Amino acid sequence: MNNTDLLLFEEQLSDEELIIQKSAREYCQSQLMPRILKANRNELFDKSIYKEMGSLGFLGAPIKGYGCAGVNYVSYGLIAREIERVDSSYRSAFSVQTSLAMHAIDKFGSEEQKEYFLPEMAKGNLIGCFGLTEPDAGSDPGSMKTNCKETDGGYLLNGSKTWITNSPIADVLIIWAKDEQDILRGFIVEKGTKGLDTPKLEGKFSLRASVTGQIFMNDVFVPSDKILPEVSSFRGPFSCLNMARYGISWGAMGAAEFCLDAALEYSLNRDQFNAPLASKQLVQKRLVDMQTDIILGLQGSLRVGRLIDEEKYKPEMISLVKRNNCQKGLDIARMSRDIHGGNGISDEYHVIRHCMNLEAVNTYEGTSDIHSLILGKNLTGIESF
Ligand code: TGC
Ligand code: FAD
Repeated sequence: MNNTDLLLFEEQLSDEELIIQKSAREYCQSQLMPRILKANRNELFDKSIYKEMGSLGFLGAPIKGYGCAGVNYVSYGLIAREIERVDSSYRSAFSVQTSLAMHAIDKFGSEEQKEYFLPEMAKGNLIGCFGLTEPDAGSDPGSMKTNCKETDGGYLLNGSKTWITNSPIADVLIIWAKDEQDILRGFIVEKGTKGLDTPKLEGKFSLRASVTGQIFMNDVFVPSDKILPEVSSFRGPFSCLNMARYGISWGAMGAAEFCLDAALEYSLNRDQFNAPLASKQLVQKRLVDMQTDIILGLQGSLRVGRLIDEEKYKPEMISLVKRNNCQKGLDIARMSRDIHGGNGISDEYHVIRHCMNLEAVNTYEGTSDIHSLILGKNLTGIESF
């Protein structure tokens, strides 16, 4: 037993899961970690990361067939945890491609759509995005204004989306829009379509190594074979969100683990008042609080992953771990930054970057408070959105 794995987490993983965890950790530490400081400073996303993740089988990892690895949801979570140990931006890239864009096509697309898009997305040759949020419809996507009207051979889309991960670099845009009967529809829109504009949002202080943008649609024509045939309600996008939120619960713990390791090492090596910071009771309490929340958070995500794999999950389980782990991750990153003193605000120590990232992670895919309300409805039977 080591001092951090007090509940023997790894004993609960299968041999295959341990191999996937090891290969994800090796890739992330050897290929992603050396890039992140500059990428974050200069707001750069290197698109070749998608091809690298594709070659390792990460993209669309839980999807069966279509060139995807077909691993279980625990393995998918372990990959998310390793990626976010480096940076939430890279985990965002992984989540959006896998759980939002590819999952939407896999669950709600036609056989032709799956065969055409999924293999190329799995290789990282096509980049996806997921357009649900609008300027006036964030926590309440049901109030969206983007609409679609049937026309000869397809549909015309009009409206705008904002805060969309990858929109400026996406080849395949999953767009959610309401039809003339107010029924929600999903569309696969391809880059370069006339009337489509995807500008980048500038000035982000969080997830700086991820490209975030808007989507403007002015009579964008989508042929009939690019509508997702199996979606006719918000159950469609919300089902995709379930899987992405679950992955985030693991990722937030990966970022938190980095912050704990950094605080532990720093406090053992930094002397003040003639003794290491780690010898002080206040510092030890904080380190132990961090460790406790990580160990329990990982157990929660592992349990939810097993329930997804056994097809026994409910969305509320996912709200529980998304909300808890993001909040705890953010608290842990802030504590780690504080233990680092002045160095804590230098990006060379990486913890301030995690603090800034986890602010957005706590907000997207349903804010912390929206997940409180989902859980509150489950507990009381009273809806309070
Ligand atoms: P409501 O009336 O409750 O439900 C409408 C329909 O949806 C079904 N449903 C779900 N189905 C599957 N999973 C879930 N989690 C579901 N939640 C609801 C429901 O059964 C119903 O189906 P049907 O067939 O009967 O019509 O919906 P509501 O409008 O009252 O919404 C409730 C609420 C607040 C929970 C929902 O609006 C919500 O989740 N809001 C948060 C919005 C959000 O999370 N946006 C995320 C945007 S994507 C993003 O942030 C990506 S970041 C990516 C990254 O970079 O990693
Ligand atoms: P609002 O909904 O306006 O909420 C503002 C505040 O009010 C929050 O604190 C919220 O909790 C609170 N609030 C709202 N409703 C209630 C209520 N009923 N009761 C109490 N409090 C309430 N969206 C996509 O579709 N695709 C993407 O790829 C994507 N990527 C993103 C990337 C980044 C970096 C960010 C920051 C966001 C991204 N989003 C994406 C959007 C994200 O999902 C929304 O920001 C989020 O759902 C919150 O919506 P909002 O920002 O409009 O906040």
